[in-house]
Amino acid sequence: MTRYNILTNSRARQQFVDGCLGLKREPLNGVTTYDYFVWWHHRAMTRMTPQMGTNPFGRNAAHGGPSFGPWHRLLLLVFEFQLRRVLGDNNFRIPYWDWGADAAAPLQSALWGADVMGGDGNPVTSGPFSGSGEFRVRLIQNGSSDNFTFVNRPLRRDIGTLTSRLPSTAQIREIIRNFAQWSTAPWNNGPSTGGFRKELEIPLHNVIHRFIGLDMMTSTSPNDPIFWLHHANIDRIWAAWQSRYGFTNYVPSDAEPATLDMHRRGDRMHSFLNQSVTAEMVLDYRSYYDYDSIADILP
Ligand SMILES: [Cu+2]
Repeated sequence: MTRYNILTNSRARQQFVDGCLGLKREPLNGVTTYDYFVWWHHRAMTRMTPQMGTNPFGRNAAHGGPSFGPWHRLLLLVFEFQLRRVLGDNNFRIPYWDWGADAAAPLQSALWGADVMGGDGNPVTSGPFSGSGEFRVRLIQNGSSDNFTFVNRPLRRDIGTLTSRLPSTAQIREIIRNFAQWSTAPWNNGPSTGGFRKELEIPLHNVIHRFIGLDMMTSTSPNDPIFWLHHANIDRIWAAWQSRYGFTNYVPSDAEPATLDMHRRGDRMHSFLNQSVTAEMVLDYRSYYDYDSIADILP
């Protein structure tokens, strides 16, 4: 089953919108099914690995370390399963936003159309998730703590203000070409860590969060459905890298010290479900989904 480009597959686009709205319509313990994924991302991001003091670059259970790739892959797999359930379509897979293709004219992307994700605004006023519709933000981060503030408000974006640029397809190809290792010690976002993971996360992934701004700039960024399209594309770039360097290519191994808990190959990754999923278990994604194209981003 295939993850499609959202701008070239109108059926995937409509199903994605319907699925997100469907999960927002399901009450669950005072919020909705959709909001549980916001909850999970926030909790993973505020779980420091290890505790601050011995963690100078703020590595957490989902970012700033090797499990950035596999943890977000797991998050998307579980969200995708929920979308399939609410849509009643076992063949549905999350579409991706190929932002590299929009780098020449980011503000002109068809993604901002009222028939796709809607556009800019505080609040967002166009599209299926606009403030005049039924889509409401319910949980936002409370400072840097692992607590939430409960709200009931529209989505907020400030597109192109913090940065007006998107990374280009040429930049993606260059990074895939130049970084053959997944990561190197000391496995964080500091200057002495090398490898593809840090390049995937900082100059590629982080820029898109900044480009959209406001709700996308926080640990509760899955509040904006664009989060899923963005991360499907991050996963696609990792998939392209894997097709070149190997589908089981991942470090650190389980021989590394316990300070790397939640990032080693066989560690249980952070989850709000009663599940034990390791990085190793999600490395080869090909039995779950494929992408309609990875050749366009390969060097
Ligand atoms: Cu994240």
